[in-house]
Order: sequence, then C-alpha cells, then structure tokens
Amino acid sequence: MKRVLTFGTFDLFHVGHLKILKRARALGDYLIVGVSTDALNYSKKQRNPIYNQEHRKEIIQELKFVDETFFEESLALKRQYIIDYKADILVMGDDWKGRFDEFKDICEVVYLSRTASISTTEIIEIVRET
Ligand code: C2G
Repeated sequence: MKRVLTFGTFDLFHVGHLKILKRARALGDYLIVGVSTDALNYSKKQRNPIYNQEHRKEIIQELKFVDETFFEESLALKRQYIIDYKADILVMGDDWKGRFDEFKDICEVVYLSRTASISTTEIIEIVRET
C-alpha cells in the first residue's frame, strides 16, 4: 500500500490540476492532498484565491482518485505533514523541481511535468480582458 502526498491551491480548478492529481494517484494506492489555505496563499502570492479554501478542498475531496484532503497551513510544515500522513511519495509539479529534495531522507520525491498552456493566473487574465 503506497501512500502519495501532494500539495496545491487548486484555485479555479482546471484540467492541469486534474491531470497532475490523476498521475499522482497512479504512482501509488492512496492519494492525500494538502490544499493550501487562503492565508498561506496570500502570503505566497499577495492575493486571495477566487474560491475560498472550503470550496477548493470540497472540489478536490470529491474527485474519484483523491482519497483524503487536509488544509496545508504553512510551507514550513511539509516535513511534519509527510510524517503525519505517513507518505511514501511526495509529488509536486516540476515548477517546484529541486525545492523539496531535502525530504528524500524520509520519502520518495517525484516532480511531474505541468500541463502546458493553462494556469489559474492565465484564466483570470482571459476573463478580465473579455
Ligand atoms: N499544475 C500543473 N499544470 C498546470 C498548472 C498546475 O500540473 N498547468 C500543478 C502544479 O504544478 C501543482 C498543482 O497543479 O503541483 C497545483 O497547482 P497550484 O494550485 O498552482 O499550486 P501551487 O500554488 O504550486 O501550490 O506547498 C506547495 C504549494 O501549496 C503548491
């Protein structure tokens, strides 16, 4: 039984999010997703997500290839989350490549390629311009 853990904001849920979660789940048997809180997102990007954290988490939790979700409160707690959720594999998009190699002492760390030409930021820009 391999437990896979990944993180993200998943604002304005799109096909890039769907694909990475599906591929993450395919690496193991049980997928746990840490959904970044609104406060964490604000501290990273200086703006609030469009969808609040409860709605973002609810969408992720209902996906058939997601087994468990929780709120990621702080980037500094990654090691603790890996331990608490007994993760065998940490999966991140390759925009984070190398950034989580420090956890290779307690789990496997895999970076998956992002889906090209789609992002929450781009969606917001397109909607703003139309
Ligand atoms: N993603 C992807 N393809 C895209 C857009 C996003 O594969 N076109 C992936 C990202 O690489 C990430 C996940 O979808 O693994 C969630 O993306 P974001 O919501 O942008 O997450 P991020 O802000 O990178 O948060 O603790 C780490 C952070 O919370 C990760």
